[in-house]
Amino acid sequence: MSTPTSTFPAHASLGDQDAWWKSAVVYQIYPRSFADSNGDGIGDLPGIIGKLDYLEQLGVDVIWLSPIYKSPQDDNGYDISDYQDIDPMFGTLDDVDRLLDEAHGRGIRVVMDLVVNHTSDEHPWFIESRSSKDNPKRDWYWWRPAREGMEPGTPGAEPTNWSSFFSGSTWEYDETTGEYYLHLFSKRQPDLNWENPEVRHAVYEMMNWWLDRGIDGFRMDVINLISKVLPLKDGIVHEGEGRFGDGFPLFTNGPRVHEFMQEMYREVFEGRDKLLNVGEMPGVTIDEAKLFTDPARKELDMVFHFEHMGVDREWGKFGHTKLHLPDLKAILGRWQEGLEESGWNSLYWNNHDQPRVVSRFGNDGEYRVESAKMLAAILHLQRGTPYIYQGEEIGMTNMPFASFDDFQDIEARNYYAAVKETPGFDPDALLANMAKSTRDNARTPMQWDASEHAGFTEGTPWMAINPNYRDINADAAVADEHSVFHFYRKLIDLRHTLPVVVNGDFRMLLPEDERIYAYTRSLDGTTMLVLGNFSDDEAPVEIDDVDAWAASELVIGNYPAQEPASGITLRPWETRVYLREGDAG
Ligand code: ISL
Ligand code: CA
Repeated sequence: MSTPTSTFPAHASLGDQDAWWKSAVVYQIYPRSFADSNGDGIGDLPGIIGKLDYLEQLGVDVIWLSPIYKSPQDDNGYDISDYQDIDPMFGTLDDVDRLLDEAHGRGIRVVMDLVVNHTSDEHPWFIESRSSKDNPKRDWYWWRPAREGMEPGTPGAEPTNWSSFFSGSTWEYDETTGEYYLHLFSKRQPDLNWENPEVRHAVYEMMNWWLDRGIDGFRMDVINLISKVLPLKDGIVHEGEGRFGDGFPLFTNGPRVHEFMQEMYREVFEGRDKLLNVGEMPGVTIDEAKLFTDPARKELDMVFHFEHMGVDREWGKFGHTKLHLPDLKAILGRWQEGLEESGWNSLYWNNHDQPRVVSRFGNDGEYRVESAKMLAAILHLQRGTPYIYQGEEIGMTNMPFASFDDFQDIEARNYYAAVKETPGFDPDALLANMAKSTRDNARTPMQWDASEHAGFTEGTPWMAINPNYRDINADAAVADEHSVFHFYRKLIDLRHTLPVVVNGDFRMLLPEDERIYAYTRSLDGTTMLVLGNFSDDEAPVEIDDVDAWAASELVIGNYPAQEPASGITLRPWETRVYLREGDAG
């Protein structure tokens, strides 16, 4: 293993080098769908290495890899059976070392996914734990007897009434010892018991091993679920929601979570510098996020919250509704304001669990290119660290799923299996909802070029490729200077060069406007105005001082520039970013 001493771009004018990630942009790779090097239809590490030039051209500072560890792939690698080895499907540890060398040599850091709320049921720790009640690792997981007075293994005998993220109970009965184990996700993802110090120290040791190998930080999967409220008990049963109760408050942001994060910091991060650690946190509030990300508390650099991902969700797991723009602005504006004094935001529209943003909040038909660019500008110029999910930078869209058989993801499959026999089940309605909301939308293979299988593989892709790849692909985007790709490249460049993008104060304008997203960023007498039209129609921007803004410097936009006129009217899905010296905004 030989990571050369690498020089990362300093973005020196932008200040605080310990917090280098404030001027950085992260690119998330979902390895199985990124690039296949050996024709087995599944993306892999050599495939990623082959695309580093592309990522360097885009200009990103960091790549985050979704899990590549050894795994039975029940949840596509979020079920890990060996934290210190690579799944043969993705490559070898040597490939990781090569990736680190090659990425570092291009000034790109590498962040790994850390999935330690749970392991795979094939992890040796769990195999031992389930083997007998007096096994030394018994207490590494959550084992409980059946509910008092109930026959073990019968419906309703589960130790608590919680429902799993992936449908059904969070408890699986295990005949070997006649007890149940806890799994917040699939039954093949048993939860680790973080109350046990041996568990925590085994995790810290593994993390240190990876950092010593040369990685640059962690994206921590559901890390705010590791501390559970004790004793484990039933959640409140809401009317009309069947036999399951709401366990969420009993396992989210639990009582010891900050203690555990601070311990992890001391045991793993203290004394190392310049890492990026981001915690994925369903249900995290702004007040909690402030605690997690206040540098003085020594926990994390930033968190992923999900509030804005709930903005268009309704009834039931896959239900959704049309975006009401003021709601989105209210949520993101609150997060901007909430973390302005201490702490830091991460900014994202997409990841491997979300439908494609251009299909979700944009117009993926007539205005695909315009709306993809507008969404990018609105996100990237906020205060925080932006994350790009593979394919977002070329405006990849949702997949036209046409039948339940098209879904690969465990969340969708389990849900369908759980509801299809229930009275009144409406398959057409569910299919329509799932097609729009399923995580599979993010997981169709990356579209590299117009050749067969989109240049993703020379074999049969593990998942069908979006048929629009002949028009929407990286080759075409790189070749076209007006593409979504080159717009992202410019936005990344703005973050690297304009201090106001990194450090400017945020102010939301027009919170009630149903079409226009508008905000300013200000720093040391420079003010930047960011505008986006979330509609198919022309829309006037009704802000103070609009004529002065119309006459100021246009930093970036997604339509040919117009002669300055009185007022600003945005064309469909238009974005414009203006810069002014002086105390505007
Ligand atoms: O994906 C979701 C909704 O569609 C979320 O509920 C998601 O399951 C949750 O945000 C946690 O996600 C993370 O942990 C899961 C894994 O399946 C996801 O891919 C991962 O991002 C369990 O490890
Ligand atoms: Ca492969």
